[in-house]
Amino acid sequence: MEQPKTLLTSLDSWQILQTHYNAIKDRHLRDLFREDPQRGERFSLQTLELYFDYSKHRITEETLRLLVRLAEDRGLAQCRDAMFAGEKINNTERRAVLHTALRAPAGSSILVDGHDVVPDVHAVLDQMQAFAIRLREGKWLGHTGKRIRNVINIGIGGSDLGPVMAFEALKSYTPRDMSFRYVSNIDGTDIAEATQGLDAAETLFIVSSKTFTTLETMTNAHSARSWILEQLGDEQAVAKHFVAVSTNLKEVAQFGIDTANVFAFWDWVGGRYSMDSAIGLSTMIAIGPDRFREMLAGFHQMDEHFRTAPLDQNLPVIMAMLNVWYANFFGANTVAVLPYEQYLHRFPAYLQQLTMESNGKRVTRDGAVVDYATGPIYWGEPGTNGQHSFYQLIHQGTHLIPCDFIAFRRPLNAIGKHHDLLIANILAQGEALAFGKTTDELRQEGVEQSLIPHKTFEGNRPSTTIFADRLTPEVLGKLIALYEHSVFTQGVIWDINPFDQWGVELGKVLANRIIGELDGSGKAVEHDSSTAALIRYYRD
Ligand code: G6Q
Repeated sequence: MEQPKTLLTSLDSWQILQTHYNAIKDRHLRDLFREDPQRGERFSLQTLELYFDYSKHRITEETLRLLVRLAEDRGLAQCRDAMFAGEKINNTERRAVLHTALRAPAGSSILVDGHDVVPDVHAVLDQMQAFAIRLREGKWLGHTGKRIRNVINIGIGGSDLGPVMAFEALKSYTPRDMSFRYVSNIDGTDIAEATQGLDAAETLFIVSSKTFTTLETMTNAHSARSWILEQLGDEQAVAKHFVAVSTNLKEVAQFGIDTANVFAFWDWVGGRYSMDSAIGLSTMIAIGPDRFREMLAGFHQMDEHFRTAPLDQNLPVIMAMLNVWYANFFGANTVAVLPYEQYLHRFPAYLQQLTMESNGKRVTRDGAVVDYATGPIYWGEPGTNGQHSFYQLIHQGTHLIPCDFIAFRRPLNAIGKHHDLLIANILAQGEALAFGKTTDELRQEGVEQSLIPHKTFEGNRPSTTIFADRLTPEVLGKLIALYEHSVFTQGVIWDINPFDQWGVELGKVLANRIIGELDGSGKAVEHDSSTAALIRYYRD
């Protein structure tokens, strides 16, 4: 039985951090850099072929030391080891949390209730590989004997966002004579547009659902089934045009999918931590099994780094503790993720689920209401697009918004001067946010007095820059695992369970109360006057 933790805010290490915050909160990055010419190197790490620069944060060596001490006091190392060992750390669902097993090398061993799960993981990977190869080589034929050219993943939330993000991120590694589409929304427009212009005889649906009961996914899957039957006119076609990724074999069989074509995963994989499980089947088809395994190797390298690197040189730990520093001491409510890589355009959306569904909690693991801020809001868009819209607020607004800049030395599409210009922009933004532009500088430039307040940039706005050589499947795996473990670390500090999602579960049942009233099939339920009037308006 777990012991309740000491309340975070009454820990010595927390209170010392509070005192330290009061002492350094007004220090400007301009001064911190001026005082230490080596600061850029001192506060950066080069490991796992990533360059992680956190020097433009409002910290000193003392801050880092105190943040690490807080992590130690919260038992981070023990909690981390418990996760890797397969202990049931998801206490509200009484489950192990083992996304790290999804990328454990063959031959290693991780026990859940005495059962080694690593061989199971590799058996499914091999099954996925055999299927992906047949499909990519045109050996899996549709009902009429045509080669499959279109793959449509139907899923939502954790069964959609990872696959979409990974497909977009790794598009340059995909065969361009195949199309990959993703349907998630219950809005009929999503499936209507996804099937638009496609030949059903060349289309395969992957129904991705851990439970195989999710309203959106099952509604879309049934509409897809009708579309196939309308075009191909034969129930037998379902077996050739549908496969499933699920933990629920019974429901899959009832749908008419051949259970030989079900790719399994397990209850110890949370939805938002599942893009490297069989939920990534569309990713494997798109990039090929070898590259998929390279991606897993990238994840695993970051897992090992998180598991073994000292806390003060541990990328996910540093990233997490900086978030704690800003969320809990500076009162920052959000983090912006700004990839300067067009292929990562869905990465912020993916991270929104990973971070906010995980750490958007207001009670501790024991159910006590917290008296401190927990998970910040994540948001972002690729640069340079964001520069022409919301960066204004990051530079000159009243909110403090720590930014994660992500960039690559080499582009995947080298065209003219584009890449140098892109990188010049990311570097200039980090610099401008940190150092700003002072009144004196503006005066020296001869700026008219009345405009000086408007053109002043106070600076001191923090950012991390993560640089890698090139966006590859392996680097993508490292980046995702970096954020996964950062989320975990924050959960440990805040003593919350990042692995349940009762708010999302609520959403799954709420609509069912109203659906019968809209189509007239159910009896009226009592509603507040606002909802009742809206229902009347819709029905009329
Ligand atoms: C993820 C969440 C949620 C879930 C979807 C889809 O962590 O639990 O986003 O992934 O609701 O659930 P199914 O895979 O069961 O359809």
